[in-house]
Amino acid sequence: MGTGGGMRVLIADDTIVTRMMVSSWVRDMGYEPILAQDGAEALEIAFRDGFDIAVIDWEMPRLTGMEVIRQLKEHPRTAYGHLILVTGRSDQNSLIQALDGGADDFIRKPLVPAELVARVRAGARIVELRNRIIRLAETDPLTGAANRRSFLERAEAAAADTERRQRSLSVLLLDIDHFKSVNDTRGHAGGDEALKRLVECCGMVLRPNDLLGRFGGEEFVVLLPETNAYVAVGIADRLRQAIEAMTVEHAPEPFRITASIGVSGVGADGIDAALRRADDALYAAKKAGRNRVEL
Ligand code: GH3
Ligand code: MG
Ligand code: MG
Ligand code: MG
Ligand code: MG
Repeated sequence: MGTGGGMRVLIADDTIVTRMMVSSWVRDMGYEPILAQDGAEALEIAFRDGFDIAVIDWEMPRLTGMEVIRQLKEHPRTAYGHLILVTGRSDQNSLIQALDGGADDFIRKPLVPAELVARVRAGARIVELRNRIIRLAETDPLTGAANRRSFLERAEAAAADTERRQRSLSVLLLDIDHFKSVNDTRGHAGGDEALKRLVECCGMVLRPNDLLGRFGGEEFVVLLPETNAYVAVGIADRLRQAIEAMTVEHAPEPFRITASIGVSGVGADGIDAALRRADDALYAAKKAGRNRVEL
């Protein structure tokens, strides 16, 4: 979704008048119109920038609306967009063909503003629900970090991409030191507060493209794209220092924690192997006295 919770609505039509009309109706709904003048451009924009809802003309030169829909449904990045097909055809067979071909909805020409707006609004309800479900499925409820499953899914995709493009990728495995005694002395609620604060703190140190996941209890993972293992050690140490310096606000008195971090580059042997190396490094950091980074 775009900023402010507004929907991004992709409008693909080879007729400029239609594009402009639909665009102004969509804008009046408070949503963001994105215009494509044919099917090829629609795909290019969709794969690059994403979208929430698409209003797609069936008859377009080069690539028909049905072909666009087929390709959008095939790619994980665009498979869940809500697709509304627009057509001059009014026979029942066309409608069946459209829905079976992956369209989520169907509007007949001539376009009537009230109908288009109602169908886009109905699509927005589905997209909102979808986004909510995805958020729930992918995030750890306590800290808001990615959960283990979604972290691994995204890390594996990033590893495959990195390998193909011959770039670098690193992982960090972070474990809070003596967390048992944090729970024992500050209570379980104090421990929870420390976990939340740690995630906030990591968010301030990491870049937008880095991914932070909660792997288990008080163990976190960080994926660092475009970062080799040596640079990753530097980032890990900035994280370690930021964690050491932060205060966890908790009654009756604020307290501090430290963490140990294991670092590994991700190679051709994949994410699991890199996480095993990071885990060995983490073990070494613990053994060497904690509040340390090891490669
Ligand atoms: P070390 O320095 O060797 O890592 O010591 P540690 O005490 O941190 O290690 P250990 O992994 O043995 O203990 C982790 C503790 O984390 C045990 C468990 O009670 C606590 N824990 C796990 N999940 C949660 C949680 O969601 N909230 C809180 N408050 N505590 C948790
Ligand atoms: Mg057309
Ligand atoms: Mg620990
Ligand atoms: Mg642990
Ligand atoms: Mg271990």
